Amino acid sequence: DKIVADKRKEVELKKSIIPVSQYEASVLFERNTNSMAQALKNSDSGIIAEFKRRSPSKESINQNANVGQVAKGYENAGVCGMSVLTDIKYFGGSIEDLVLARSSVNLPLLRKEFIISEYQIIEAKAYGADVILLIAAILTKQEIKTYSELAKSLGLDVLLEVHNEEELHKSIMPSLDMLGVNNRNLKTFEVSLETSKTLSKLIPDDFVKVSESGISSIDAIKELKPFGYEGFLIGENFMKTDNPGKSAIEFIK
Ligand code: IGP
Repeated sequence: DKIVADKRKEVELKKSIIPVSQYEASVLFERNTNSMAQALKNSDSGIIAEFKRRSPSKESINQNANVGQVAKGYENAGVCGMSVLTDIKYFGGSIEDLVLARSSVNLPLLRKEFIISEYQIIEAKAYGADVILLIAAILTKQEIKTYSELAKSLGLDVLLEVHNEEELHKSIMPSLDMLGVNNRNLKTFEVSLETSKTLSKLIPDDFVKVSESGISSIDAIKELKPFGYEGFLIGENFMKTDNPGKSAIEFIK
């Protein structure tokens, strides 16, 4: 709740400084996007590797990591896509990290952000994202619909994140591409892969299923695949090392 309240203030301030028309006129805005959902369907590894400097549950993971280097490392490792945290206050990220990743790799890029406004979706496109994250816990059904339809109209994929059955029921709609189950409870920070297993049977087959958070071994992936998961979002496990790209290579081989 605190993150969302701060985010509303941040977006209001930004809106008063940079009008949407400026994003719409930017170089990256008119570009063909790269579908992460498709990349996951065509891949064996299914790994979406995240760039995360720190988080509310972990003070420092890799504060000064170089996003361009990490992006190239992930690409060399053969991941399917990359997630870039753009929240400053709680995750130490920035929208600049996203554009630097964009200039370094051709991988599908996810803007990992607490999206509470259409403004952030247009901004995501202008800064090089191919995918946006929508978090069911912080959005109404109507917002999920409006935001996902806007994203689709801009050629962006939509990853919708849920943590329980109620969030899932409210969210199922055709304008989503991927359904992510967060194994971490965003209120208590507790992590359990059981969340992915339990919710998997309630997700219709037309969505690419992604399991998010707390994945730290290839065994976890082997455990989740039989439940229909094709995507695996991994952050800390790679980022906590000096060379996240190298960690991803070792993980995948
Ligand atoms: C990555 P982990 O445990 O591998 O570092 O988790 C990712 O799933 C996590 O960062 C995340 C997240 C989010 C962060 C999932 N959903 C929503 C911020 C907001």
